[in-house]
Formats: sequence, C-alpha cells, structure tokens
Amino acid sequence: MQYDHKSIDHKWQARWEREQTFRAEDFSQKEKFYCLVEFPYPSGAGLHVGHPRSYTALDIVARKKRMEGKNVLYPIGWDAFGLPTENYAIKTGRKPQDVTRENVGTFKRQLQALGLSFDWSREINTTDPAYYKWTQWMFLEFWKAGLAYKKKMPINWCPSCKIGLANEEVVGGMCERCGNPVEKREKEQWMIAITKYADRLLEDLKDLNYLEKIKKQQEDWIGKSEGAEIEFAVDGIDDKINVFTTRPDTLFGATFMVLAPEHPLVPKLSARDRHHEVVHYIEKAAAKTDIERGDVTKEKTGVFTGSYAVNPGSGEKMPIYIADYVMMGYGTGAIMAVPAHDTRDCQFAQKKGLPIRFVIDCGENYDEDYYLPEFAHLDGISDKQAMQMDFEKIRKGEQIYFAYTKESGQMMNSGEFDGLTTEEAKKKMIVWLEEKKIGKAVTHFKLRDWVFSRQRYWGEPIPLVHCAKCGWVAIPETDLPVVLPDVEHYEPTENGESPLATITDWVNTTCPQCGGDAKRETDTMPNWAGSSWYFLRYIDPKNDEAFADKTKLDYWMPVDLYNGGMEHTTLHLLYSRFWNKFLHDRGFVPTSEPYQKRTSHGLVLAEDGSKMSKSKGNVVNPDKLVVEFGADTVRVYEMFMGPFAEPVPWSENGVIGVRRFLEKVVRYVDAWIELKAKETPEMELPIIEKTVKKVTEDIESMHFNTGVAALMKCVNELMEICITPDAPDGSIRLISFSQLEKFLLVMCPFAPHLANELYERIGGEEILEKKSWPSWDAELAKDEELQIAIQVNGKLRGTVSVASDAEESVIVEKAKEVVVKYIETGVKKTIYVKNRLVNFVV
Ligand code: ANZ
Ligand code: ZN
Repeated sequence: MQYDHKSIDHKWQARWEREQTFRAEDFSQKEKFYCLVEFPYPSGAGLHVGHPRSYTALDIVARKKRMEGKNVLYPIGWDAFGLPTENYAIKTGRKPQDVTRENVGTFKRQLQALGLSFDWSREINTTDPAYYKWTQWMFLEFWKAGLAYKKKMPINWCPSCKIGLANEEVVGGMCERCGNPVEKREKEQWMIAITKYADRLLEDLKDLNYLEKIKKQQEDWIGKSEGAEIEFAVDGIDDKINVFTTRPDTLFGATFMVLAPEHPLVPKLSARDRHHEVVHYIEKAAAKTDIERGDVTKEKTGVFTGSYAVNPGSGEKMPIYIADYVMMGYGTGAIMAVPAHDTRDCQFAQKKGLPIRFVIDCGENYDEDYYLPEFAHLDGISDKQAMQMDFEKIRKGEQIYFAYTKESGQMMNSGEFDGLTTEEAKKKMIVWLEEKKIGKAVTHFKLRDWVFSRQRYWGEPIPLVHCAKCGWVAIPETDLPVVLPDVEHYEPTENGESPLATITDWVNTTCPQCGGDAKRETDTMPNWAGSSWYFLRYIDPKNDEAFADKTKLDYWMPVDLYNGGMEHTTLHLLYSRFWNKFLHDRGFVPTSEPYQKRTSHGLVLAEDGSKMSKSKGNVVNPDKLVVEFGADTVRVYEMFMGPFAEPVPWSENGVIGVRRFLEKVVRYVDAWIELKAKETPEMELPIIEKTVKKVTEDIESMHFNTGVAALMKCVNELMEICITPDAPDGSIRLISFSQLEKFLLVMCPFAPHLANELYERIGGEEILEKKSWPSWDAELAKDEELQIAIQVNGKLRGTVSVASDAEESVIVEKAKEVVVKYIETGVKKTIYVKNRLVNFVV
C-alpha cells in the first residue's frame, strides 16, 4: 500500500476531535498528570520548527501517561500581548487585536496539523479581557498586600524615535529601530517587591526536580551573597564610603577604591581640576547597559576623583576612582578594590598602574579550578610553568598579570590576621570590624524588584486610578476588567508616556472611593504578567467568578512536568514561581511551588548551525513539511534529530530518512498481513520486548532520540527476518498479533496517525489511545548492563550503568548528566574508552 499521509493525518485528527480523545476530566478517579509546555507567542511569522520540538516531546509523554491510565491535562494557549504585534500593527496601520486574532488562527491551524494531543477545550489567550480580568485582579492583590509600589526608575529612551524602549529593543546601547544611541530617563514606575521572596525562592529549589543547570540559573539570578559592609573614612571630608564585599578577609589587600559613576558622593569627591573629566565619564557610562559594564572580557575604564580614602587595616591611603564596572544597583555602589585577588580589580589596576598587594598565600599548589590562565598564557608555556613563573614574581614582590578570584589559603601581609585560613580570617575580620564600629556582616541579593510598568498600548491596563483627594485607588473587583480602549491610534507619545495617556475620555474617570474626578493609570503591564499564572487558568479556563475554582486547583496542582526553552529558565520561571507563592500565601492556590519538575529543550538551528532567522532566509516552514512528508515525519524527525536538551541543526536529509523509516514500517505491516494470510507460523521475538522496554524507559528519561533509534532498529530487524529468512529450515518468522500490537502501541506517541492506521489495517478494534501501554517480557528483554567509570580531568567523579550495546553518544550524554556540576565550565575534550570509561577534559 502507499503511505498516503495526507488522508491518514486527516482521518485520525478528525476521529480524535469527534471522540474528544484528549479531554482532561476534572476530579476523575484516575491519578492526574499535569503536563505543561510554554505557550507560544503568536508572532506574524507563524510556527517555527523549534516549537514542535517541545510540543511533540511532551505530547509523547502525555500520550504515554494516558495509556498508562493517568488523567492527563495537556493544554495550550496564547501568550499574545507584546511588542512585535504592537510594532507591526503600528507599521501597517492595523489594530493589534485584529493582528493577534489572525496570528492565533494561523498558529492553531499549524499546531492542529501536527496531531498534538492538546485539550483544545481549555485554550486560553492572555489578551482576552476574560483572561486579563484576573491578571488585573492579581495585580490588585499585590497592591493590597503592599507589594506593588511606585518608584522612580530609569527607562530606555530613544531621543530620535521619541519612544521608551524595552530592554530587548536596545542593542549594544543603540535603538533597535533607528540605530541611534539610547538614553536613560527617570520615570515613576510600578514595581513589585519580588525581593521579599528572594530567600524562599532560593530555599525551595532544594525540593524541586529541576535539571541541575536550571536550578543553578535560578540561584545565580537570585544571587545571594554573604559578606560584610565596611566603612572607609575619606581624607578631608566627613562623609564615609560604605562598601559591600564578600571577601572581608582581603581588607589589607585593598589598595584603591572604586565608586559607581552614579554614586551620590561623586560630586563631593571630585577635585576641582578633575571635575571636567569626571562629568564626561559619567555621561559616557550612562549610555551603557549593566551587562556591557559588567563584562569581564571588556577593557576596564575609569577616572581618578582626586580624593583618597584610608584603609582601616593597613592604614594606607587609597586613591578613589569611578569606573563603570561598579554598578550603583548592587551592594552599596562602591567597592574596596583588591587587585591581587579579584579579576576586574586586577585588570583595572594594571591599566592605571595601581599597586597590587597579595594577602593570601596559596603555596605552590594553586587550585587549577580558580586559576585564570588568560593573564599568564604565553605561547609555548604550559599553565603549570606559567603559574610557577607567576609565583616566583609574587615572592619577589614584583607585579604579575593574573588574579585568582576564589582561592583560599593562608593570610599574609595582613598584620594580626597573618597565618589564618581564608575562612577563619573572614569571621575574625568581621568581629574586628564590629569592635571598631566600622563594619558588619550583611547579605545581599542580586535580585531586584520587578519593574512592572510599560509605556505601551498592547498590554494589560493597570487597574488603578489616581484621585487628587484619595491618592491611588483600586478599581473595584466588580468593575474588572479594565478593558483596553479600542481606538484607531495608539502610537507612542512624544514625552515617553503610555499611548493610553492621549485617550482623554478613557483616562478621565471618577474616583471609586469619593466620586470625584480621577485619572486612570495609563501604564500597562509587562509581557511577563499574563504568563506568570497561565498554568492556573487552564485548570478552569471559563470561570468568571474566580481565576480558577479552588477544588479544581486542589485536584490538578502542581504541574507535574513543565518543559520550555533555556531562555526562560531565569525570568519567566522565577516570576511565575514568585507569583504562585504569593497566591499561595493569600490562600488562593494549594501549593507553594507551581512546577514539580522542569526540563528544557535545545534550540533548533539552521542546517549550517546558525540561528534560523527571517533576515538570513534560512527558516524552515513547518507547513510545507507537513504537506510534503506528513505530520508523523515531522514529529519523529524533531525527536530523532538529536538529544532533546541540546541545540541541533536542521537537516533536510534527516527528514527524508525519517520518512523512509515510516514507509518501511508500512512495508513491514503489509508483508505481515500477507504472511499471516498464508498462515505462517508465529513466534515471540526478543526484539519486540527489548524495544518496548527501551522506548518506555527513554520516554520516561526524555531521551526521545534514542527511543526513535530503538524503533528503527526494531523495524530493520523485523524486515530482515521477514524477507531473508535465516532460520535453519529456511522458514520465515512471523511475530504474533499481540507483538505487532505492542510495537504499534509504543510507536503511537511518536507517530500517532500512522500507528493507528496500521493498527486498524491489521484488525485492531479500538483506537490505540484507548489501549493500555504495553508491558514487556522481562526474560526476553534482558540486556546485559555495563558499568562505565566517569572521570573529569582524570579524576573519578562517578559511574553510570548502560546497556552493553549502547552507542558512544548515548553513554557520553548519560555520563554528562551524572557529573554536570564538574563540567559546568564546558567540556573541551571527551575521551571514551570502549566499555570502560569516559573522561571529560574541562
Ligand atoms: C573585595 C573583594 C576581594 C571582592 C576579592 C571579591 C574578591 P558577588 O559575589 O557577586 O556578590 N562588588 C560589590 N559591589 C559591587 C558593585 N556594586 N559593582 C561591582 N562589583 C561589586 O560579588 C561581590 C563582590 O563584587 C564584592 O567583593 C566586591 O568585590 C564586588 F578577592 O570586595 B569584593
Ligand atoms: Zn477620590
């Protein structure tokens, strides 16, 4: 038979739709499984081939769980507020509402063509007033709890476009639209006090089943640092300079000070003859982003203020500089610079010829982990030799060109602290500082409060009014949602206000409290708002009494598995965890954490390994693929293309290969039917049992690529047995109906249309989705296991057990997972000794 994917895809999609096969049932007696993918932003470009990677993967999990008897919730919706739509609408003179409706239509059609098992009855859209009513309601909860407040904050302002820009619209300090330099402007913004939750957001990570690297990203973003604040006296003025340091032990090694250019003491400190230079530098710094300023690889710049502080340890005078690598928004905005032991201070000291004093003696055994060889690397000299040379110079008191950032050792050049270890010295130094009343232990977080205002049209209006008499007043719950006014023009304004500010008959309103004149808040919420709680709305998407019914939340929460892009494992993940915790504290949601498990998929790249982008013209269109090869080919290819968590280049040949595999399955089943008609004797083959076992385990561990490989291997073997009989009597071996059924059952999550079609053809009576996930015969499926040792830089860091016939790439990937934390810095080389060990060189 021909593999006519078009009619097959259609037929089964219609049947699933008719039978409502993928409906999740509230309060079912079955065990629930909530399976979530990040909902897409319906851009004008339509579906990207990257989308189906995550959606197919979790579709496979969802389908398997259903067959295992679980009540699965696998929903989808649209994260549809946002800049690209707004900018596109402005450019084409259309309404974002209309543009969004169109884009959603396209996305929906494209997703449905892939046969994803979403429960479409729960579709949501963040721009639907019935949805954002609750986003607004939640904002008011924050406000009532005192967590939403107004504060003057800098916004990115393009003086040429006369528009406030989102951070992502500022590229290298320039406006993304016109290429002119962007300025910072102060504006009152709504803020949400996420920092009040910093400690809990960090602590609670411990109990979650997130990938290690995702946990690490969350930790880094929250950025808890324990250290001390130390007060420095300044020559000639009474003001003191407070610094934050995580290394109070290195006080005696502080040879100069650096203030952020925005530091309030800078005007007072800059000597008259330096004034001009200082002002000029401050202006230049204002144009840079914090990321550029903090970049270790960038050359350090800065200027001397003309003033000096006094080091309370060594008693020495320390020149005070301003430099943009010190940020005003972190710690106290001022640092004591210890160039011997801090990379950036070291770079700065070398540039300015400032003294470098070592206060930690690490002996000759430097820990290679913390050594920064980029400062010592000369051609033809090994790291070891370079270290030796550096070390000799330190001994002789000469300047050297490297720093070690985190090392510990014995204190030296530090008076009464000499001889202590780093850890002892930290504690003692704090006690000493406290006694002298010039310092204390403090903890700082990198996490900042959340800037929650946007000066844009296409977002949720902030549901507050300002009344001259009553101040800020909440819109009563019964009057929610505050609907975005449907207007013809909403272009950004000349003065950086939100476009809503010009719609006077919307802005002018009455105060809900006193009935007097009042004005609506015209800022809208950021993109992140609607996506911070959408997983809750799927549970009860049509409820207009509450964002979701409490008993339904009790039944479904938490999300059991959440997959999304690595680019969202910082902000979105943090915001939504915070949002859920807050709602939990207010008694609205049952669990403190929203997601029990979080995984991430790698990007789909263009054939040459570069990013797919419209401008490069290398975007692969999923519509064309579905038409040409069918939904199952696209699905199976997306899973087969490489390890799920890693970025992989697209390959047209790979797609064709997968199509051939599916055609081979069709040929096999045709042959099977023919042989069966001839009453060929049947037998149970180990390959089927092994495949069932392997695919089951691979889905569970999200190794979809090896799952597909197992299916392919199985079909190849079956074909051989069918066509070239190798039994001693030359007879063809035919597997039983129940074995073939097992094969189709495990193939079903990957290629559901074809699996169902073939099942029907061999006489199966139900659709496969209604059948149970198969088990395997343990005896037949038995595989020999091997223990593989894992080394990092030659040191034994773990072991992993693998099937005796596992491929090298699979073993390496498994090994990486075991030793993630040792190879964070990136693997330079991988050495595999067959059946024995893997060694990663980092
Ligand atoms: C002296 C010192 C010696 C430092 C040393 C480090 C190593 P984390 O761990 O990220 O919290 N620092 C403090 N405030 C800063 C600011 N506003 N902008 C830029 N850098 C700032 O980093 C804390 C360390 O970063 C602090 O400890 C300070 O440098 C610097 F061997 O003080 B340290
Ligand atoms: Zn009032």
